[in-house]
Amino acid sequence: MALKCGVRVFKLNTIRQAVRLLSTHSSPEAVQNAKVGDFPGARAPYVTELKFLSEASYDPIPIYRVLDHNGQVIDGREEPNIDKETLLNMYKTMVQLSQMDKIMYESQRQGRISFYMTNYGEEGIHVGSAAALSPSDLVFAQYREVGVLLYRGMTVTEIVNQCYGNCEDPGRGRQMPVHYGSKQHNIVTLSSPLATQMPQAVGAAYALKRVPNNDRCVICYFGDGAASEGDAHAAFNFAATLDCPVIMLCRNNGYAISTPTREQYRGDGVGARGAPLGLRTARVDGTDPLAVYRAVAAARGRALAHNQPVLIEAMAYRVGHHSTSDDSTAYRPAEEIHKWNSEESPIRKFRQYLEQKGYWDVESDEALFKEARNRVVKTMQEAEKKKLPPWKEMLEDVYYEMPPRIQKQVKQMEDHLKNYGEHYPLDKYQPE
Ligand SMILES: Cc1ncc(C[n+]2csc(CCOP(=O)(O)OP(=O)(O)O)c2C)c(N)n1
Repeated sequence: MALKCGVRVFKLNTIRQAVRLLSTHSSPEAVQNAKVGDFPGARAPYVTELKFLSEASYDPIPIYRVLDHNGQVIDGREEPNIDKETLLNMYKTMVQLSQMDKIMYESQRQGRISFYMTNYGEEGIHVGSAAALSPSDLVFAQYREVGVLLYRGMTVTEIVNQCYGNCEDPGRGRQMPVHYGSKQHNIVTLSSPLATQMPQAVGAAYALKRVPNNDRCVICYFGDGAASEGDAHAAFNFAATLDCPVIMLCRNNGYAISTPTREQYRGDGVGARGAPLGLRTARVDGTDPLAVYRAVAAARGRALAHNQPVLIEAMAYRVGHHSTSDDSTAYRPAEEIHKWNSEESPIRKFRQYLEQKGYWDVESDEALFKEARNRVVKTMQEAEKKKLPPWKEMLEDVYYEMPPRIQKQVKQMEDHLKNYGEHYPLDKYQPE
């Protein structure tokens, strides 16, 4: 269907679109008779009726899903063609993640590590997206995406070593727990100032685009809270205007610590910012790993075939507290948490899906949970026994050559430890 408007013909796919265009902007007669304004900043029909658009001028972006609340495929044509091994790997990663979260969270409570963040309720976003990517695609994460790291092949041992900051932590204990990264697995080390990873990811995608025969895209994970930072807008805009092969994946879990989304933004969520800026945009049910998989696989195809940036808003719920520094019952009702943890549990839904396919059963499930738990406990005990990196390393690796003022600090610390070393647990550190 085409709508003639002055000299311009608007191509409209559906009657609904036509009706919306007319009702949003002006009466049909006004549009029919309008001439087109051709400004450098916009090309659009002139009208003689002033109308301010509001969030109600647009329909909400629909939430794409494949599975229903009971893990049943709703429309068989939408079920992705994923082999059994991959499906089981996705499920096992989700379970491993949930068990790691449980034990590491408790370990912080026992004073064994300083900080931790759980991923409960968002496991489906992690494995659904990770399974749809190539291992060579570059990952820029926020912090609540550990399932992506596990799926990529980072081991529980590597993750636990980072949280313990021991001598096997690649960051050598200089960062807080949960600041993971892996060159081997193409995961850029996380940094906690919110949204810093967003323009960086777009820049990396732009660099990849310039590589001849590029076959890698970038995926950038961020929360709804990070999307409230100015850097998010800069990232979206550069991604669109520079045609970058990047997937911007928003985990909209309803909260930025204690600030609920209703206080963070007006309008139709984070997804509503995509299309107007020039990003292909879709909204999916983030508690459904298959929906996330399909969206990311399609986005990857677009990114690589056409250097088309894509925004995916994955809707979920942050079931756990924001971090070990938070008590979420202070700002949200316990019933709300319970509802999302039971009715919309991604792990339960995905297990039911696998059971219906005949790929999984109760006995295997019990064994898997036990094995996943034991792996974390054993790894944690080993991590605790490992020495901490030599203390001097905390002052190294920032400058290629250590500047005199830092050399002075090293000397002061050496002298201090010579005199007062018995007051420090120096036996816990590796010798220099
Ligand atoms: C620039 C900046 N401002 C504030 C903070 C403190 N902070 C850490 S996490 C967080 C909430 C982020 O929420 P969201 O992006 O939705 O991710 P979620 O924790 O819900 O997964 C805030 C405000 C920060 N780290 N960086």
